[in-house]
This record gives sequence, structure tokens and C-alpha cells, in this order.
Amino acid sequence: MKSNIASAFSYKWITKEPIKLSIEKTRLILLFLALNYLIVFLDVTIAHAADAFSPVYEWIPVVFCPLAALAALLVLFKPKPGTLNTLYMGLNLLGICIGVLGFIFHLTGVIGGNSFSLTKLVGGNPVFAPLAFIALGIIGAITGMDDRPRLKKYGLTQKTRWLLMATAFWFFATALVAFFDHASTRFGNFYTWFPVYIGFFAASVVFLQAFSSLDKMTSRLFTITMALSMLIGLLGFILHLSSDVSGGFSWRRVFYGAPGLAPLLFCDLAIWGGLVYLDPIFSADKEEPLRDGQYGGLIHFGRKTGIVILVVGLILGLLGGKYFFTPTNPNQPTTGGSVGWVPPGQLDSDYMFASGGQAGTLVAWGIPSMRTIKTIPVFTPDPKTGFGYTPETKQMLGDKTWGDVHHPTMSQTQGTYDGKFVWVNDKANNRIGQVDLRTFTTTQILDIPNLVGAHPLSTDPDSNYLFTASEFSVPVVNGKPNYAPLSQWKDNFYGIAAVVNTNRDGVQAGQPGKMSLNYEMLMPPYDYDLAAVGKGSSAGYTFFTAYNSEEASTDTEKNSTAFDRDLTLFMDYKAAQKLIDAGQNDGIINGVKVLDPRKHPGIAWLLPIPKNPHGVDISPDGKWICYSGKLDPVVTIINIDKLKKAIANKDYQTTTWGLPVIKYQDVQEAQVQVGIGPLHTQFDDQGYAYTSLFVESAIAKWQLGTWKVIDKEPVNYNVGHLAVAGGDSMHPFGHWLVSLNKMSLNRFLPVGPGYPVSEQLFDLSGGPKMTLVNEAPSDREPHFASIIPAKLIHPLNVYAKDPNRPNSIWSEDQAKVVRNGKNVTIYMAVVRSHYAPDNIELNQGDHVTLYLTNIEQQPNMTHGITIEDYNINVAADPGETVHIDFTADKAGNIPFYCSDFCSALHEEMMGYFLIKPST
Ligand code: K7E
Ligand code: CUA
Repeated sequence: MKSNIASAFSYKWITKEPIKLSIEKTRLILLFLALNYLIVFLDVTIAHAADAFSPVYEWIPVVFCPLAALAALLVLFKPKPGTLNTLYMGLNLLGICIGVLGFIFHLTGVIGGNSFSLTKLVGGNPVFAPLAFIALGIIGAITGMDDRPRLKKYGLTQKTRWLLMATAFWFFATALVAFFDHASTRFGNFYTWFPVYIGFFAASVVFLQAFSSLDKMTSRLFTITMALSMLIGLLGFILHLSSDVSGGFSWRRVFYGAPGLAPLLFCDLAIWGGLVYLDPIFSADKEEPLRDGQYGGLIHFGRKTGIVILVVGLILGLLGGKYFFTPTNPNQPTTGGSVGWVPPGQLDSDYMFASGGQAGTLVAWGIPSMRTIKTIPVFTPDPKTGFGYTPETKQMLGDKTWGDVHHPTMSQTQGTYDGKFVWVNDKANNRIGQVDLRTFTTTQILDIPNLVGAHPLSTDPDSNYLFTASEFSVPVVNGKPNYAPLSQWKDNFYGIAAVVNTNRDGVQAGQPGKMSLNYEMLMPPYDYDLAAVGKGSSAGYTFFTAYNSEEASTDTEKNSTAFDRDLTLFMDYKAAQKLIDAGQNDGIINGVKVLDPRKHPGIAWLLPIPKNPHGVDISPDGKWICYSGKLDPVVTIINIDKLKKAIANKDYQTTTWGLPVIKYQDVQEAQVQVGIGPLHTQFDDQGYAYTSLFVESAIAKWQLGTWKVIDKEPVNYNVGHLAVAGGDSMHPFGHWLVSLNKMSLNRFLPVGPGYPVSEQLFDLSGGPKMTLVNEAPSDREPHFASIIPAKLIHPLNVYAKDPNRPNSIWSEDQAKVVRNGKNVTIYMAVVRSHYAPDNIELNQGDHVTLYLTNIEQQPNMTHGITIEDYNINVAADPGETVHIDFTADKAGNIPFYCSDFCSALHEEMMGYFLIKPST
């Protein structure tokens, strides 16, 4: 049946005569309504997918939207009274209920956490998003109204007036969203106010039109307002996208940084405004009895049906509310939604590699969950994996059973973390350990002779070299001991910088992946604390911090803090490398080539920095060298261009210890007043720097270039290092910051007088303010840590089956025992759930070499071997061959068994060494 109602474009000041559209206004609205439900469907699906649809009622709006869209479309094509119409109207009312509940639920989810913040209000759990359901539900319900001209008031039909009011409400809600969203960035850019103004303005214009007569003035105002809304929507869309794209694109930022699609809501509303403003015109302006599909009132149901639907809806809503607001798990972290919490079954987005301090380990954490995933033994034996129990790993550890790990350093390629290696220093025993991220195991430990207190560790943008230095000065002599009376400090004590080849690609010495000592450089007898290798405009230089220019050797606490500035040192390592390559070293001490920079001008300089500086860190572009003052509440910024100029002009203040001293005021760019006790600085991808304040127990966020502090957040407490993803490379990833605190108070269950330290996770993505979103204890002291997106790391699943690998066997029938006098070599296969061979006859005093191959290629199927009473336990991952060496000095029937629970027959997985006593 063809309807006799058409719509007209009533903006009469644009065209003299109304333009007639041959489609009914109500049908247009139904079409657009369906479209809107689909858009909301996409939006809510993406948002709730980020929570993995947990709790389960996050599915409700996801299921609801397509149903509502479908109903609107069906009614559009089949505008008959009946079940369908009733269903459609019921869905609209249900939508309103869902909106109200969603609003309340998001709101309580936000403020139910430990603290309320604007960032959470918007980024964490968008409170106002459910209002869309209310607006669409209301509009949907109004489509059912009668639209006959006799009901006109102010020149508008009743239905049009109600639609105007609903649209005004939606404009109002959208303006609120824009307000809170931009408030979280403190309206950093003045134009972020525009959508707020325009939103509220449009809300008033649309609302007032419902109560004022339709004339030229009002229709012009209305049209201009809708055009403005359309414009601000498009502009906002472009600005949001460009702000998301600047400094590297990520979807995460499109949804949570500046939500890219949000401004398009203004365009959507402009179209709504245009549609509801359409004037229904009629072929006959006389009263007619109602017919189906006529007068724009497509849906008809009696008052009774309406009331029943409303009551049922309300009851359902209340029941639902009671269920929703019963806390399901009081122990669940309430951090305002998904930020900082990774639900069971979900993976973290980033790894953090934190030093294990005196545990001598490297610890892999998941970020943002703060779950500890793996402890990697580096300088410490580990019975679980057998590290330090096989001949090869015993040899790596030497006679040491521990190390003091401070600075995990991620390997880089062209200034970006490449996820291949992590290197760590051992300050207590002057070593560098290398962890291969294919296997998360330690593959090499390199001793650094001569140097004592190897504290800093830093690498260049291509990780060709590692730099460390001595925190303690000692005499440097060939052969041990390096003893000299302290009275000889000035003449016989030295600091040392060591440069190590990573040889990661096997360029040098044909031993890929094996570090080797390149050379060492003598330095004045100060205490070298940290190092940063230049990049970008500072490439080729390495900067060390140092305290104790006073050269104190006793009562250092007092005597090394007299000067207001300490002499730090920086070197031109490319120039130094040329000398080494040309064989121009100044001797070999304990097997290491040594350079004395006093004999080679142009490789090292001294630079005064306030005061007992601790960390030195370089901005991602390499331009700003940032020294943290420790005993001075500032970060001192050195401009690399000025520094290079001073070197080129040889414009020095004086010489000390035979090295030129740079004029501080010539190269200093700024002093950032960060707060008390600055230690370390990291950078993000937005031009901000973050400095840890040990004494103040806070993190200061400041801006490169303006040198302004823009946020400071307390931590619990006494922060040492801090880590931002990629924060010491040329391409930081931003988003997460972990504060590595030295202490904790009242944060974790008490465990006796020794307290755990605490790591606190901050979300950097919510604008200028850092938001604390998670924390975890650690029972080791993590100094530094490196955070890297998980997608950059590609660990092995199993050790591949390699028929050529020496001493490995790949089937049980290759298993054998080879005796050569008192030397017995066993090639043993291990597979669920037995050993082959499982009984091995030995004589007391035999020397046993056991190669145990786990011949499984199934991921996760680790087996181990424990030999009773022989102090031996080693694990073999799938495809791995482990080497065990022992003398069968205890006679008896000695059982061995699998030490990794692998199958139901794990206990049965055992065998005997049958060791005959010697007579
Ligand atoms: Cu500041 Cu060893 Cu890097 Cu500890 S060091 S905090
Ligand atoms: Cu194999 Cu347990």
C-alpha cells in the first residue's frame, strides 16, 4: 500500500518552495536508527572485547544492538500493527533500560576503585557511552507516535517536537563526553573547548525549537547549528587521528588515546537534527480515519500494551540491577575497568625484564598484569633448570655463586629494541651476562679484568658495543694483587671504562653471539656510576656519571660530597676504536688492551655536573644529555650541539688529570627543577621525560624543550629506577611506566621484619596525568628494567630436532652406554614416560658422562633427571640435550627419576644406576 504522506525539506530560506521527498520522514528515521544501532554495536563490541566480555553481562549490549537494528528495519518495510510492532517498541524501551543500567554500572565501576580520576572516567570506563542507548531508545519509541497535522503546535507536529527534545538530549550527552574527555588532558589545546561549546549550544537550539514557532529565523539558526556540528565532527575526526598517528600509529591509541571515531558522533547528530526537522506534508489536509502506515505513525498499540511493556521493562531493569551490583569477587582489582588488569586467559601486551639484584637473576614480568613469568638465572645456580649443574654452565659461573645485577640492557637495531638479547652487569664480580631471548637462558658470562665495581651498562643504537665502568678506583697492575697504600691514590689509582664487543652477528672473531673484550680506557680515580651511549646527534659518544671528584678514599659519605659539581667523563668511542684498530694501544694489562686518554687528545673530556650526579640519560633524538643531580633537586640538560662546538673550538676551562675540562656554562641548556633526589630519567614517544625522585618518593613528568614539570605522582616509596617501554632507545613505545621502588609500606601482607620492595605501574596514555593502575611486590631488588612490546620477542617453542647436533640422539634405539676403561659415556633418551636405558651398570669410581636428550618435540614437555644423593638435578626442555658429569663415588642401587611433572606416569619415570662397590 502506498502511503500518501511525504516529507518536505522545510528549510524554506534555502529554497523558496519546500523540496518534497518521496519517502516518509518516519521511514527515514527508522533507517537511520537501524544504522545507528549498528554503529553502536561496533563500538561496544570493540570496547567490551578489550575486557574479553568479562563480566558476562558485557555481552548484553552486544547482543541487543543487532536485534534492535533488525526490528527497526522490519518495521520500516512492514509497518503493520501486530506482534512485530509491539516487539519493536519493547526493544526500544529495553534499550532505555540497558542505557540507564549501563550508565550506573560504568559509573560505579569507575568510582568503585581505590581513587577517582578524570582519566578513569573516560579512558578507563566511558561512563557516558551508554547514554547512546537511552537516546536511541527514546527516538525509537517516538517513531510510534501519530504525526497528523491537526496535532501541530508552533508549526510543528507533536511528533517532530518530541524528536527534537530527544535529539537535544543526545547533543547534551555528547557535549558532556567531550567535556570529560578533554578535561582529562586539561584542555591542553584551546580548541578542545570547541566541541563542548558547540555541543551545549546545539542542545539548546534544538531543544528551544521544540517550544518556539517555526519561522525563517529559527530554521536558519537550526540549519547553521547542524552545519557547525557536522564541521566540528569532521575536524575533530582529523585532529584525533593525527594526534593518534603522531609518533607512531597504534590501534590502542585510536581507541584509548584520542578515540578516533568519537568526533563523528557530532556528524551523526547533525544528520539526526536534519531528519527530525523534516516537515511531514500531506496530500489531503483533512481529517481521515487512520489507516495502516499512514500519518507517519507506523506503530499502533493500545495504551494497555504500552503500560504492560513499561512495567515489565522496569521490573526487569530493577532485577538486573540487583544482580549487577552484587560484587562477584571482592578480591578483583578494581582499577576502573580494564586498565592495568589482564583477565585470566589473556596475555600481557608487554614484557618487562627487571634485574634480580643480589639474586643474580633477570626476571621476566608481564605488563600490565605485573605477573612474574620467569626467573632467568644468570650469575646464580638454579636447581630447577639445572643451570650451574652441567659442566658448561658450571664453567660459566666459575667459582662464584651469585652476582649483583643492576642494569638489564635490551639489544637494539637502528635505535629500536629488537628483542634478541638482554645483557646484564654484575657489579659485585665485574662480569656481563648475556641472555638469549629465543630461549630465555643465559648463554655467556664475560669477565672484565682490571675493573672493579662494574656498575653501569649501556649499548649503542646498533648494539655493537657494551660499555661499563668502575664504581671503585683501584691500582691497575699486571697480575694480582692490585694492592697499593691509599696514600698513593692520586698517582696509582684509576677508574676504568671497558668496551665490549657484542659480536652479536659474528662480525668479529667469527663467533656469533659471543661477547669479547675490546679494550679498556684509564680514567681519573673517581666513582663512575652510570653510562649512556649517544644516539642520533650524539652518536659516537658515551657519557659516564661520576661522583667523588674530591678523590676521597676514606669516610666517603662525607668526603665525596664537598664539591657542588663533580667532574663526569665522556668519551668519543669511535675515535678510540680507530686507535685500537690501528694497534695504538698503550699496553696490555691482564690480557686487555688499555688506552690512556691523556696520551691521545680527542678521545676523552671532563664535564662538571651538579652534584654527585647519579643517572645520565639521553633524549630519543640524542640531542639532550640529562644528568640527574641526586644531591641537587635538578636534572641538568646538556646540549650536544654546544658540546660539539666546545670540542671543535678546543674551548676548555682547564685541564684536570691531563684531560680537558669543558666549560659548564657553555654547554648547559637548562636545569629542570624536578624535585628532591633525582636519580634516573626515561622518555616516552610524546616528547616527555620522567625522572625518579628518590627522596621525594615521586615521579616527575616534564617536557623536553620547554623544560616544564607538568605532573608529579607519589610512589610507595623511595623510587630508584623507573622504566618506560623503550624509554632508553631512540624509539620509545610509551604507554606504560613502572616505578621500581626500593621500599614498600602497608602495601602487602606483612612477612616479618624484611619487607618486600614494590613495583608500581602507571598508565601514561590518559593525557598529561600519570595514573597508578597496578602494583606488585618483589623480593629481590630490581634496579633497572626494560619494557618491550611482546610482539617484538619470538621465543622458541621447542629445541628443533637436529640430527647433526653432537652427542644428541633422536630415538630410543640410538641409546647406548660406551665404556672406555673407567670412563663411561651414556647417550640417554628421555620421552614420556621412561628413560632409555633405564638401568645402567657402573663400578664404583667410574667417571660418568651423561648426555640426556629429551626426544620430544611437543611444546611444554620438559623432563628432568634427579640422581638420588648425588646433588644432581637438571631439566631438559623438548629437543634439548643436557650434559651431566659425575664420578660414581657412592656405590649402591642409586635411583634416578624425572623431576618435572610430565604425565600421569611421571612417578613411574625412573631408573637405577647399579653401582658395584669396589672391593
Ligand atoms: Cu640507580 Cu645501580 Cu642504576 Cu640502583 S642504580 S637505583
Ligand atoms: Cu618426565 Cu616427569
